[in-house]
Amino acid sequence: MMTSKQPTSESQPMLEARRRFLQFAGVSGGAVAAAAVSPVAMAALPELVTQPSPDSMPPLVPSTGRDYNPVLTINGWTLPWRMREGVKEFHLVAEPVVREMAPGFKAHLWGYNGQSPGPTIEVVEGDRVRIYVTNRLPEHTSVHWHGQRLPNGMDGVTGLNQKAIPPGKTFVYEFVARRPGTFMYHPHADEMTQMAMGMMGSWVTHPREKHPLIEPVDRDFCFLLNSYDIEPGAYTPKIMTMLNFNLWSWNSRLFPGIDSFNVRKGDRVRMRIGNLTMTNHPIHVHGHEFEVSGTDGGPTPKAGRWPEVTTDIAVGQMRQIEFIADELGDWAMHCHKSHHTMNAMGHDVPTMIGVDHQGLTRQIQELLPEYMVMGERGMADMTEMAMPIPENTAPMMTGEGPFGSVEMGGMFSVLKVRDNQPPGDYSNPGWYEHPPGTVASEYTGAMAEPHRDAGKKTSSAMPLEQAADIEVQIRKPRSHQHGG
Ligand SMILES: [Cu+2]
Repeated sequence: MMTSKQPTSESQPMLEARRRFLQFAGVSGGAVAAAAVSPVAMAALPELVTQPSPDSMPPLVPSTGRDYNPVLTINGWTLPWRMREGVKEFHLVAEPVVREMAPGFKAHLWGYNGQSPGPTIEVVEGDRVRIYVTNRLPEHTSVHWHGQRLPNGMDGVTGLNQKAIPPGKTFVYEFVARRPGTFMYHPHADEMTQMAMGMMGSWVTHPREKHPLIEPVDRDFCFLLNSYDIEPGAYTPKIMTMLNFNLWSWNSRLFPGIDSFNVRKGDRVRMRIGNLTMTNHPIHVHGHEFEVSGTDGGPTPKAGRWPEVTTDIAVGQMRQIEFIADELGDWAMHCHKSHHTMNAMGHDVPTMIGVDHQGLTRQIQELLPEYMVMGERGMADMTEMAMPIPENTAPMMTGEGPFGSVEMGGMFSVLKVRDNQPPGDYSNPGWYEHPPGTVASEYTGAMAEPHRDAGKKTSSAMPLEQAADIEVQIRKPRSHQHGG
């Protein structure tokens, strides 16, 4: 631990942290833009580090302070710090950013240090933490440290606990990370706008020593649930939207742009998932049972844990799930609200299943050559059609798997369990190779005639000759709300 009073001794851990940071940034191919600052400036403010790449950066192994097993932020990164007279110093910069939400789709958001969400902040229980927050937004802001125990004046609610940070100014927050756990940070100033624009980040406080309710894990992932309303072809979210969002993302990424969760068979896996959207998300993991091992309130007592395969994460909540990854394969992991696993354009479309449009389409195509009917046989066709979509639009449902289109978007990713994944290696092992005879396949044997009650009026069932005449046409209302 660095407790020296000598200012000159600061440079060594600082350089070490930077060297490691540049090192891990290099491994994943991302470039890091670190502002060149003089030693004088360094003594005043921690180095400003930004991350232009949307890739998951490998965990940032601590080079100073107490040791811990760092987390991997999905499609994100951990903010390097400097140790100064025993205090961990971070520098957050609130600023407009361009976020690649999926390949081929960029959004103009607000975030921190070049990304939305901002970088994950990782500290150890008992650490004194000092965070410089520079405001490069066109309006004032503040930072609220969701879930932390801290002095009231550090809680970040503009007007109530502090003055707003004006554009161009830097404020300093300082407190001791008293409780181990998973937290979040976000503005508490013009919140509706600033959160709709993507301003948020994760915070992890590791336990100082062995904790009876916090088990060491082999893989530790963290990400935030967020949502945006960006019209197809547009770049900037609509900030007035209350519920009717059209993009549902994990760390401001949409499937197939969300990295997979790559683990070794037998690993104890933890996922820290915070919800900063305006609706709840039932997060479902295939092939395994997990337990909720903690919330923003802290570790869950053992007696209060039970096996689940889906856990609902309400608005403003964090859920920490844990399981042993003991089943080999590529397992889907997603929000169970089906509209949250598709991107823009899947919404506000009338149901057309079972309706023949041939005549109508021809007539319309004389006027609009590119017109086509969506969803006459269900929506799966949409993944294969080369339908003209506006530029800079995330496809509605996509993602190529080894067997074809995965037909998903939004809040969807894959848990990849492998027996040859090296310990601590988070890299993508590719698609699972199934042992022979373990994949569902077409049945080609003899077909039996389905048994039908041939119209006999021996039961209460509706006679078939009468049922045959009934036809219904159902259209979903155009302006339905699917946020809830
Ligand atoms: Cu959801």
